Amino acid sequence: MNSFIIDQELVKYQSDLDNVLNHLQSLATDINNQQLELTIRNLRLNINEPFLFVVVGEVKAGKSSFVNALLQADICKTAADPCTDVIQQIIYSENQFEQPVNQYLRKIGLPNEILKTLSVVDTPGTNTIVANHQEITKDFIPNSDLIFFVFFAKNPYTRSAWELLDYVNNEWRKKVVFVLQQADLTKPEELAKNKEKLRELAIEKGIQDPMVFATSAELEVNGDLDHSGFATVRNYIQQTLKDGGTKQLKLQGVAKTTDQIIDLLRKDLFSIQQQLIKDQATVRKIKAKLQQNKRQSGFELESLINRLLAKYDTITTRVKEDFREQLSLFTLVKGSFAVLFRTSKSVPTWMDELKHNCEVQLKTSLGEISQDGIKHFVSGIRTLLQSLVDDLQDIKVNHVTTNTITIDTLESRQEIVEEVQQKVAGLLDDKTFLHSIESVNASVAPRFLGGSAATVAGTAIAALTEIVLLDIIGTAFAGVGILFAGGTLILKKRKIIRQFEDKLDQEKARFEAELSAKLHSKLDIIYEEIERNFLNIYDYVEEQEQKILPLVDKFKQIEQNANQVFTLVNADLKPV
Ligand SMILES: Nc1nc2c(ncn2[C@@H]2O[C@H](COP(=O)(O)OP(=O)(O)OP(=O)(O)O)[C@@H](O)[C@H]2O)c(=O)[nH]1
Ligand SMILES: [Mg+2]
Repeated sequence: MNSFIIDQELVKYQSDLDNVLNHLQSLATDINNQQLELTIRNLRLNINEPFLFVVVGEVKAGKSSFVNALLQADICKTAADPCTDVIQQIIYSENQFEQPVNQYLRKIGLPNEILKTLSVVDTPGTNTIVANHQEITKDFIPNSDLIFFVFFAKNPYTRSAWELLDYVNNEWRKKVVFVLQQADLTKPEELAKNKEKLRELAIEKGIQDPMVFATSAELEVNGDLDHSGFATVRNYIQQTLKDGGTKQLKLQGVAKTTDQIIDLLRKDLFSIQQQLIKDQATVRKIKAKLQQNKRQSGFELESLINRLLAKYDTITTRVKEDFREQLSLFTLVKGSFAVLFRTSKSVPTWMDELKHNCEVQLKTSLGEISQDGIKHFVSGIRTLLQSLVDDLQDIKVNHVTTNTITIDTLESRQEIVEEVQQKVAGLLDDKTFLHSIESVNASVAPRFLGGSAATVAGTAIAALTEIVLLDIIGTAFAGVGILFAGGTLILKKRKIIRQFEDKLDQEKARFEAELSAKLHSKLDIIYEEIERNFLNIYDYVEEQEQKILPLVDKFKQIEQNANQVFTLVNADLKPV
């Protein structure tokens, strides 16, 4: 062990590291990753375990024989057929014992000096016909401190072993060394070639300066210690342990694995966070769009109202002239109040006709104007709906999937977006859209009925215009009849004209006020109705914020603590 490292410091690193792992374990629970949670729990237990020296490789490569020869004991069963079916951990013990820990793990105690500093683990082979053997070995990898990859010396080009190496190296960043076993079965030149080739392949896999040993368990057992290759292996182990110290090696190994877990989580959390940021932006965009379009629709309604008022002026001016002209022609008959005109009509008939004319003119020309304005209004809503559908498509396409993080609302994201998108797209041709506000009186505006949702919205507005209009005309004329009653018509003539004209002018103000109030309130309802469809997405994004942001914070805190611990471990402890 490095002279300036005192045990006290190692103890502190260990507890710091355990603290980081403790928080990571809690985060794993938060993201519903049971597998990761278990891995971390094992890793924490592993810190207190003796140095774990794990032997892996393809079935029948000679792993168990290697372990037996190394420990100079016939402890692991060997055979010509797939043999090792559980993980066998061999630990130091004064008295030999064998004890099953669980279905997959057996502990064997042996009074062997080398076991005082390390514990050796024999594993089931990869690429075996027994399905779960490979998995058992894979699951044990996170706990290992040093991994011996055993290859059959004659053929180290076996796919499953190299795939396992990828797993060990990339996913867990474990320290590995290589062994070409059963070397006695290989000609020296063939062995030299395979050794060199193995080195090259390992370098290709990103392992710097790989250690490759050639061993023969057969020769070792038969006492040919000079040629068995085991002396070199033992020497390497002793050297490694002397240089590093098992505790130090273990801490560094655990730190590397912890770092790896943090990297994994960082990647997934980052992409989920990015997704959330984009979702938030889209929600803001949708809200802004609705607001902006509503304002635009408001302007359109204002301009529609102004055009209607201008037309109202034109028409009522004509009506006023007509009224004045007609009234100047009246004759008083027999002192009664019956008024005769050129056409000898009675006052009520004449008034009815005038009212009717006025109604028809207003209805026709105002109808044209409002239809025109509504076309504008409707196409505005239509464009809005289409662009909202497109915004939702953007959300849908920008979807990340992660292996590590499971959050229930995250799972239903696509479903929610899809549903909202369909609803909004449906508004484009749903006849019942705005049903609740559809106060359309079929007799008033039959020509507007039917058609798409946006048309229905337009219909409601057109109908409203007419309803207000008819009411206005009705009121304007209602007063006039009364003016004719009582008194002398000659004296009243100017007063009648003035009052009728005043009435039409007053009604204009009411026309404007009422139309504006009613149309704007309809506008509110229309936009509320549209926005209602988006509430599920608003809620979803809010819920995600509440779930993801604390996770990100928690992770950042862990990351920061971990980096401090890693820096200390790497600065103070010698590299291994
Ligand atoms: N000639 C020779 N045969 C060996 C050597 N090592 C192992 N064998 C034989 O190879 C066969 C497999 O050896 P094991 O040690 O059981 O191999 P394993 O990798 O543990 O096999 P599994 O546990 O089934 O994956 C046995 O028949 C051994 O006798 C060796 O160095 N030389
Ligand atoms: Mg075996």
